[in-house]
Amino acid sequence: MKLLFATLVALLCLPASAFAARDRTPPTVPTGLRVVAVTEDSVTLRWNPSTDNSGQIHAYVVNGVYHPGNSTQKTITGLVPNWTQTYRVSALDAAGNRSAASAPLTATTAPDVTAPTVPGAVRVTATTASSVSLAWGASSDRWALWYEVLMDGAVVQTAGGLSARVRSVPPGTHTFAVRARDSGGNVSGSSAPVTVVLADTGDRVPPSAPSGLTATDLADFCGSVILRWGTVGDAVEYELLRNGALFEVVGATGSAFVYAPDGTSTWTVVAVDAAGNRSAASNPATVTVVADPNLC
Ligand SMILES: [Ca+2]
Ligand SMILES: [Ca+2]
Ligand SMILES: [Ca+2]
Repeated sequence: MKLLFATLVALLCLPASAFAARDRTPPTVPTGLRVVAVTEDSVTLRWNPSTDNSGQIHAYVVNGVYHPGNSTQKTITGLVPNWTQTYRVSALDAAGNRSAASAPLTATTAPDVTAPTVPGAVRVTATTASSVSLAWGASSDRWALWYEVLMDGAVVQTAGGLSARVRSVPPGTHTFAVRARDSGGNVSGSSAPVTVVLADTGDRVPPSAPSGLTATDLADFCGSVILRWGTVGDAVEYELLRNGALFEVVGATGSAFVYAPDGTSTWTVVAVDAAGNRSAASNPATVTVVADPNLC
C-alpha cells in the first residue's frame, strides 16, 4: 500500500512534457535557395529558414550532407572551376523528422581565367636527321596543365611532361618553343626559344612497305597483342597504327607488344628512315581480344 502511494506521487510529480506524444512533424521545406558567391572551387548557398513545431531546427541537409545548427548559409568547397551541380536543401528537427527537399538550384563555379606561368627555357637534348628531342622547365597553375610544342611558331605536339620528341622535322633551320595550356583554355606566353639546324641527308627515298604483318592475341596477358612484320631497307623506326591512327613508334625491330582493349582492332605498320621518309602502310592485320575475366 505504501509502495503504491509512493508510485502515484512520483507519477503526479513528472512534468507534463513527459506524457506528450513524440514529435512526428517535420520542419517546413526550405525556400528561396540561392547562390550568394562563387569562387573557382566553391559555391556559397543561402536559403530562407524553415520552421518547426518544436520551435527549433536541428540541422540542414545539403545534397545529403548533414550540417548541424540552424545556419541558413553553407559554402560547398573542394570543387573545380566551371563545375555545374544541382543543389537541394532539407531541414531536420531534433526528433529526426526531415522535411522534403527544397526546389533544386543549379550553380556553376567560377571559371579559371589565370594562365599558367611561362615554361622554363626549352633546350635540345638530342637530334637525328629528322627528329629533335626537347626538354624544358615546369610551368605552374592552380589547376591541371599540359604543354604545347611549337616549331617555327606552329603547335606540332602536346606533352604532359617536361620533354618531347618531335618527329618528321624537315632539313633546315627551325625554332622551337614551348607554352603551357590549362584546363580553362588559358595559354601562357612562350618559353625562350631554341634554334636547331638539321643537315639535309639528301635521302628522298622512302623505305618499301613492311609486309607479312600478323597480330596475335596473347590470351593470358589481358589484352596484350604481339605484332610481327618483316623489317625493310633503311628503316630506323616503325609507326604502329591502330584502326588507322598512330598508336606507338618503335625502333628498328620486327615485333612489338601492344595493349589492345577488348574488341577487334586492325593494325598496320609504316617504316620510317633516318631522313623521316615514310613508307606506304603494310598489309592490315586484324585481331580480336577477349580478356579472360578469371585472369584480368
Ligand atoms: Ca518537428
Ligand atoms: Ca589557370
Ligand atoms: Ca631512304
